[in-house]
Amino acid sequence: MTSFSPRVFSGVQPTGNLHLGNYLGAISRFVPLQDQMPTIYCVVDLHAITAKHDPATLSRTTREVTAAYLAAGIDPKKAIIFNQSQVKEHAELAWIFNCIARMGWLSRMTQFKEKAGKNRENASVGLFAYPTLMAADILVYRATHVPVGDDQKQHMELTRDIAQKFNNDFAERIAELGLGVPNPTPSPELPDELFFPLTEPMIAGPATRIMSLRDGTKKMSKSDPSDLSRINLRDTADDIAKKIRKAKTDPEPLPGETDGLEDRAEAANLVGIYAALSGGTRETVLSEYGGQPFSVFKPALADLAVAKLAPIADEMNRLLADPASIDAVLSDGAERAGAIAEPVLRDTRRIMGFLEGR
Ligand code: AQP
Repeated sequence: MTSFSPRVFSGVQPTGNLHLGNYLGAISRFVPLQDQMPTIYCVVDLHAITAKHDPATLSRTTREVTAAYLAAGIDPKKAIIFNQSQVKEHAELAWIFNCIARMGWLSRMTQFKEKAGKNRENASVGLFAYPTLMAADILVYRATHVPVGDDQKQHMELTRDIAQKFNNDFAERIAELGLGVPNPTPSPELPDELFFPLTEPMIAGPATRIMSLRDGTKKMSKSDPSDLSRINLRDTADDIAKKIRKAKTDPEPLPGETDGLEDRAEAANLVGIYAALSGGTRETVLSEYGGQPFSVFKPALADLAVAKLAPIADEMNRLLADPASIDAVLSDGAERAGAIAEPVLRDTRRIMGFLEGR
């Protein structure tokens, strides 16, 4: 190989209600990429068991995320769609990465701190090691690009740190076995040949961090106890309109310029949502609605959200009525994903020095 071939990998956890943040920050951005380079979209069920889970719910939510991918426009003939646990190489590489990553690196992860909360002693080891599994998800395909929301920035940096340490620790062995790829961006911190790429996060656009509708300082999240805080992908038109109507705002009209959104977290959030749903920017939204009160802007946003999301919800509901077809998409995808991951793991095992005889 003369250089790493461009490849996209990303995933969503089947941990409950998919919401507008997951859609705008991730899933909707997956769709156009399938026409630009090879893409792999995973339902990360191994990540979903890092917190307490119910097995029957996990099967249901795994199908729901798959249905969301398909309903949003991901074509299983172009992109590979599968659930993580069907490709055992993810877990195997994650173990190797657990032995590469340092305790200090993982201890700094803000997502672990937030999710473990005060009861850190009682958090699962899997929750602590969540980012090494994420690094394995990406690097088992030697993926070069990962579209994600802003909340995943730190995990993406860790993925690069793991790749960098692996490439350095085993540089001689990689060269000896002839398994290296010329480093596309030579630097003093890295050998000339790499086994794993330094993957680029793709965090861009007006919707990299959609905030709660009830509190503009908290990200919209599946685990927020208030359903009014988020728009779920399968909400009815009435629910969407009600949640936007009740969204927290301030008494001022919208500003004409984006500078005027500073210190107005809730207003900035709604403008960002409008921009992302309409395919515009905050500037274009404010050029249309600057000076208008929320009593005008909110109904326009609700109409737009319903127009964009209702067809997705309808299609998800249609797909979910036939679980066998969804399962068939996942097993076909797992077959294709496994065919890419298997040789990468075989080479990784050789680099590590594991004997093979079976
Ligand atoms: N609020 C958000 N704005 C923009 N992007 C977001 N993402 C999540 N929330 C937002 C992006 O969605 C993708 C899949 O996320 P995930 O389900 O794998 O992980 P998550 O961050 O745990 O999702 P939640 O909804 O926030 O769940 P909880 O409540 O469990 O914390 C990722 O690309 C993520 O960036």
